[in-house]
Amino acid sequence: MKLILATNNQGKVKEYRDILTPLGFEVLSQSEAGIHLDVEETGATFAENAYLKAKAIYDIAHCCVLSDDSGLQVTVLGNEPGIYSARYKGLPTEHERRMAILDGLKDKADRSARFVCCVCFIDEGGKEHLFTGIWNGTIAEAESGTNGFGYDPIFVAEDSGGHTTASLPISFKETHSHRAKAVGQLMDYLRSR
Ligand code: ITT
Repeated sequence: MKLILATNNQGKVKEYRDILTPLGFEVLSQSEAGIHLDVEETGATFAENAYLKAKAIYDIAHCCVLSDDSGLQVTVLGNEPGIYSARYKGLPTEHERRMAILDGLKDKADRSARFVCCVCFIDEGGKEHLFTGIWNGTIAEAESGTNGFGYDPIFVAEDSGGHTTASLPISFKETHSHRAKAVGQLMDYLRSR
């Protein structure tokens, strides 16, 4: 089945390709599909933004589309950065955004956090299906590791043995992450239809 990934984030493109290609999908990135669009994320929730991104691409391509709105929620920061994870505090680089989280947690005892991933799949007929995956963990004291993207160098998943996600093999994230969990639900749905 041909599937367009409605994202401009190359980290997501790589992860979805690795997860979905072995399952038999012909995965095209937005640019491979010849679509150059940066959809404004005006929704108030991950689900709303995921739908906005998928619908915009479906309206152009009229084939199966998958989008992902995701982010990091840090408990003592009032669950920020949340839906603003890609542009937290208006900081331009991933490193600066990670440092802002570490600064915000100085002297805080509670370092609990979670990654949330909301996947929106629009099928051949234009109907949307939403799936949410959550990955609980804590925020490390400092950055470590180079795998993955975004907040991976500071996120220590509860099932990671104390390592940041960026320090572990990519295969670990592919099977355990918020994204893997949301895609697992999508697969269950696709098998059942
Ligand atoms: P698209 O909207 O084009 O998909 P984006 O990067 O703007 O790309 P989001 O609005 O969903 O995507 O923001 C997601 C941000 O959350 C992402 O840029 C990272 O900073 C963070 N994030 C999400 N999933 C992550 C993961 O698996 N590992 C590390 N950081 C992640």
